[in-house]
Amino acid sequence: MSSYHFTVPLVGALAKLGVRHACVTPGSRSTPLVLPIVAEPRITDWSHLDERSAAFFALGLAKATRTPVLVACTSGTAAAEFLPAVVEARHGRVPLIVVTADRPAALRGTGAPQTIDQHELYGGAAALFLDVDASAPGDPGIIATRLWEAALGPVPAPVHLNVQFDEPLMPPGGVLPEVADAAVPEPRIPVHDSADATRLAELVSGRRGLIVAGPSDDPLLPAATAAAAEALRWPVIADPLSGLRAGPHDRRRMICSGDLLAGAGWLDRTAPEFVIRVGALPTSKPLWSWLAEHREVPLAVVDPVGWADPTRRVGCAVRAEPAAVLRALADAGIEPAGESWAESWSAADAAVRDAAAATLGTFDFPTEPAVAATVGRALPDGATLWVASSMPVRDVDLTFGCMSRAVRVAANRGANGIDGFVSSALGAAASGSHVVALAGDLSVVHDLGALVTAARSWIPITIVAINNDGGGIFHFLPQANVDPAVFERHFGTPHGLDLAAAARGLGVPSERIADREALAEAVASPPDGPRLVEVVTDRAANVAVHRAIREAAAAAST
Ligand SMILES: Cc1ncc(C[n+]2csc(CCOP(=O)(O)OP(=O)(O)O)c2C)c(N)n1
Ligand SMILES: [Mg+2]
Repeated sequence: MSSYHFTVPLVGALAKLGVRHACVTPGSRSTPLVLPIVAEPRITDWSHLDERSAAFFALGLAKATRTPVLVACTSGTAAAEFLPAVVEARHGRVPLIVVTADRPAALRGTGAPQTIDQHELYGGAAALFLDVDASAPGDPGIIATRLWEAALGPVPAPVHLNVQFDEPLMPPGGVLPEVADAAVPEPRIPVHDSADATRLAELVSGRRGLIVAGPSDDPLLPAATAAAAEALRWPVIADPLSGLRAGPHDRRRMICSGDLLAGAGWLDRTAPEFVIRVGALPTSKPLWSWLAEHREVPLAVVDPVGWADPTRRVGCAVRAEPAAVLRALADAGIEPAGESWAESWSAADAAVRDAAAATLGTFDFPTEPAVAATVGRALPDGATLWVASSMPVRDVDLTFGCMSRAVRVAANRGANGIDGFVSSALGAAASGSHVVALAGDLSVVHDLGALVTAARSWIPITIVAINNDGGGIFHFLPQANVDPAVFERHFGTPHGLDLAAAARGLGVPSERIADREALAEAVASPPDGPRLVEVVTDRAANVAVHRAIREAAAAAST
C-alpha cells in the first residue's frame, strides 16, 4: 500500500464533507497530499510560495465562505510558518484544516534533514491534533470526519493533521491509485441550546438595557438581534465587525457611534440597567473599558464556549448560540423598556454622527477617517470590506454608518495582528466576492509577498493602502511621550516606501490617489484583477483630526 491509498480517499472524504478550496505550497514530502488535491474535481487548488501567507489566505477564504479550507505544506520550518494564521483562526473562530507532511516518526530527533518535532506543533491553538503514519493510517473517512467536525464546532477552529510519509513520495507508476470512496457520516444538524434564555428573560424584564454586539461572523445574528432589540425596545451598540450595521435586517435600533458615545461620557449619563453582550469584545476601547469599570451594571455574555469576558466582571454567562438566545428573548413576551429610552439613544447617535461628519468635512481630503468614510460609502451591495488592525478598523468604527446595502465588514481581530492581512483579504477575494481591503502601510509591508500571489493567480481585489509612513496608532498611546527620536525609530518606524511602486514591482497594477471622487470610484466596482490604491496621509495630522472629532462628538452628546 502506498501513501496514496490513504491520501486519495482522505482528500475525497474531505471534499464529500464540503471542502471546496485547498491552499498548497511547494515541497517534496507533501507530494502525496498535493497530487490528490489537484486531482479532486470538487476542490480548487490555490498555489502559494510562502506558507505563512498561504495559511492566512486560507483563513480569509474560510472566513468569507464560513466553511473549512484545507491548507497543506511540506515538513520542517514550512509547517512552523502556519502558526500565526492558526493562532488567529483559533482566536477569531475560523475553521481551518491544516495538514502538514512529516517524515517517519523514527527519524525525529536523529538529525535527519527537514525533520523537526511537528507533534502538536501549534499547541493549544489547534482544536484537534492527529498524527498519522500514512503506511498504517486507520480509516481515512473517520479521520476526515473528525477534522471536519472539530473545525466546525462547537465554535469554528483550526485543526491539525500531521501525516508521516515514507519514500517513495510519487505514486506507483506515476498515477494515482483507484481507491474506493471513504464512507463519511451524514452532515450533522446544528443544535442550539436556548434554554438559558428563559432565565435571562426574567433578568431583563422591564429594564432599560443595552445590547452590545461585538465582532461576529454569524449570518443569523443581525436579524435575531434586531428582533430582540425590538421586543425589548433596547438600543444595540453595533460593532463595525458585528454584521449589524449593514444589510436588509431591521436597523432602526442600531447605534453606530458607540465608540464616540462611550468616549463622550454618554453611558455614564444614561446609566443602562442591564447589558447583554454577544460576539467578541467590541473594537472600541472606550466602550469595553466602560463595561469593565461599571461593575454595578449587570452584564450577561452569551457565548457557546469558553470565557468570552477578559474584563472578568460578567454576572451571567449564557452558554448558547447568541442568535438562538436573542430569538428566544424576542419571543419571550418580555416587558419592554419605555420607548423614550431607545429614542434618546437614537437621537444621541444621530447628533454625534452628524457632528463627527461635519468636523471631518472641515479637513482637506485625504484624512484617514475620511478615507475610511469614502470607502464605506462607495461600497456596493454584496461587497466585503476587509479591514486591517490598527487605525483602519478604528476609523471604520468611527465612520461606517448603518446602510441597507449588504456590505460585510471583516477583519483578523481574533489576535489583533497586523500580519497576514493582505493574504487574508486575498483569500476572501478568492471566494469570488468583491473585496476591498483597507490597510495600514505597515500591514502591507509586513505581507508584501501576498502581492506576488495576487499577481500570480490574478485575483480581483482592491487594496486601499493608507500610507502614513509607519505606525500611526502609536501617536495615540502613552508611548507617544517617549523621546521623539526613540519614538520614531522604535514605534513610528517610518520606511519611506512608495507602496504603489512596490506593488507595481511585484506585478500588481497600482496608483496613488489624493482625490475623494477617484477613491470612491476605485472601490465602487470590482476590478478585473488585483490593484493597489495608495493614499498618503500624515501621522501627526491624524491625531489632530481624531481629537477634533472627539471634541465635536462630546459637545453634540450633551
Ligand atoms: C504581527 C504584529 N506585530 C506587531 C503588532 C503591533 N502593532 C499594532 S499596530 C502597529 C502599527 C501598524 O501600522 P499600520 O499598519 O501602518 O497602521 P497605522 O497604525 O498607521 O494605522 C503595530 C506594529 C501587531 N499588532 N501585530
Ligand atoms: Mg501606518
